Amino acid sequence: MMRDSIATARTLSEALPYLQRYTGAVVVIKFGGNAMGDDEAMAEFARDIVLMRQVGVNPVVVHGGGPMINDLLGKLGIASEFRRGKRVTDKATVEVVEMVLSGLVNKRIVQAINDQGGRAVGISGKDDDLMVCVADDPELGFVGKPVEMNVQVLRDLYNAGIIPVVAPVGTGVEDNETFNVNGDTAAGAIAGALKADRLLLLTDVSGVKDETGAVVTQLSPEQVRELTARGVIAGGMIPKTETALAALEAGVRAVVILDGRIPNACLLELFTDHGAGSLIRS
Ligand code: X2W
Repeated sequence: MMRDSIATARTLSEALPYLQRYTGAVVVIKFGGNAMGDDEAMAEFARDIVLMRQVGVNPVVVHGGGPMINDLLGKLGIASEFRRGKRVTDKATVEVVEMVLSGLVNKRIVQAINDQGGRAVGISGKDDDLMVCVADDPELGFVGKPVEMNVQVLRDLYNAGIIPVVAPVGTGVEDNETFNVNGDTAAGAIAGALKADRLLLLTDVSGVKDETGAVVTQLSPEQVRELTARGVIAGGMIPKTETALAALEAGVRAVVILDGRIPNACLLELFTDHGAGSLIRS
């Protein structure tokens, strides 16, 4: 017991330089549906976010929820297909997407953060016109490409001590349009518009792997392009690395792709010298 307490005190002490480095930093965290897990894992994620806020970081959570959308579409008997990692979204599907993301998933995260003593407020890209979209590609239907970001609402919230939790649903340039936005795309656009210090993409893989299958802990945009050209970065990793490159171009200082199922993944990345996953920066 005594030994545990000594180890805890040491851990806190060793975290001091990291805590100092991140005071006032804006950290956007993409919490993917595959990283969410059970209630216990959700509570642990929420604790990490509340701890970040407690030590002076401004966390902004952007979530996904693909598996949860699949569940409800399945119950309703609506078939769904993906093209290049994006869900083909017709009128009936976009209604389900908005219900699941802005309703079920968003409020589950908000509640989990509030249960840990944080002050979370859940919004979507529609609130205050945060994320204005056009159609990404006619063959994908109501899949949105963000074209105008109004992130002042996020600054207003975090400057008031509130943790914004954002569902990746966009509003259209035309009246009454609703767009389904890929969660990684939304997180990248928000991080870019905020010129965030860090974008953490929490997923269910351990990071970017090289040809031997080993995780590359740090890489430059050039290395990402080179690994992609050689087909080493492929499949579901492509939308993540593309998001990372676009976010860096927009002024985000660094992007980390990491396994959200690791206990305390966010803390490990920000506040220890081990870091986690793959860090991409120029
Ligand atoms: C996603 C939005 C949710 C998402 C979808 O419909 O599944 C598009 O594909 P994950 O959990 O992060 O995958 N949108 C256009 O991105 O969820």
